[in-house]
Amino acid sequence: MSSPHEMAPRATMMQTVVGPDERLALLTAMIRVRRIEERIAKEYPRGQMRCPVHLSIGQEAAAVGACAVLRRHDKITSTHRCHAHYLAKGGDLQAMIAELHGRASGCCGGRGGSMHLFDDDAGVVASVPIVGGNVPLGVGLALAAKQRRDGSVAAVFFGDGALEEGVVHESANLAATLRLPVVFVLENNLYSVYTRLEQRQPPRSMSRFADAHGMPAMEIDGNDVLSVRGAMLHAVTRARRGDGPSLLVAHTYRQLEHCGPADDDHLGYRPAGELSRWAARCPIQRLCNEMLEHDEIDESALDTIEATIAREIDEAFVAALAAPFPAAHTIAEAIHA
Ligand SMILES: Cc1ncc(C[n+]2csc(CCOP(=O)(O)OP(=O)(O)O)c2C)c(N)n1
Ligand SMILES: [Mg+2]
Repeated sequence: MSSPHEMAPRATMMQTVVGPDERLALLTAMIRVRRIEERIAKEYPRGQMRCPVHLSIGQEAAAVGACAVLRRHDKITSTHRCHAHYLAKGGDLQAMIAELHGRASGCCGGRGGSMHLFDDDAGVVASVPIVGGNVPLGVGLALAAKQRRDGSVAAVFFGDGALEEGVVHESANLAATLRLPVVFVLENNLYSVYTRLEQRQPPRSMSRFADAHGMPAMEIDGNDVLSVRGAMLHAVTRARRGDGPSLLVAHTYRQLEHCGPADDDHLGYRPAGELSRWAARCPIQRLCNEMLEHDEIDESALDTIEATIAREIDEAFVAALAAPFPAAHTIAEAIHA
């Protein structure tokens, strides 16, 4: 590790016992998110997706591990980098791919693009590209859940850059004061666009943020889906019990450029060797190797998973490209609404 931020001293091992069926489900979900984003990256240069795309290749374990313990009626809010969260929570793939293509069948009617994914049925309430902007929305959802006494929880995904936004602290303060059922899931990928963490924050553990608001924090290896799931289970159980919010700090790494489909290592803002070191800690390869070693999966089962996912992705792209664009008057109505 080259940085004190990459894995803070309070990092916690939070793995709990997970049976083979659930491990397979976690692996499949991560592969699915990865293949969908790889396909977006491959198709993007063709110019059919006219919105910015922020891919989370390398960060799949945080989304999949956290959403694995959420129920369908639990809510999440996400950021500009929302594909993995949306998919892991059960958001509809066809509506997502259509949205990226600006089509009327997209989840925002083709008017939002990649940074505004939502799916009410799946509990993906909002994705907000204003950094930190989704955090108070998640706290509001937790307040609603508490007032309705419906037993649901809210999970808020945000990045290390959002920790520098005042509204995130105001949100945490309110959530802690009202003991709201919310889990703050901070994905520390070390960068806000091109600016590294050390240039933006003092050398302290990010979990100190939780100390300031009197809530518990867990720092975890965000590339270990089982650790993320274990920590999230702990936090969600606590929230459902009425014991209030928690913070999870998942240390992970963005492998591609901040915005767009390409590799950007040549730009020189990452220290030499950092990208390859993190790529070697691929969350998918890690669980897959473990399952292969324990004979929980074999190559032919992996081939079947890949084929099923590939078919689903093909269908989503074919459907998106065949779908109509929104009528001009619906766009004007949305703007003037
Ligand atoms: C309030 C605000 N400030 C700046 C921006 C420009 N911006 C977009 S994404 C981003 C980086 C955010 O970093 P982080 O929260 O760590 O998320 P990551 O991109 O690493 O997933 C910035 C600064 C913005 N969208 N909103
Ligand atoms: Mg970041």
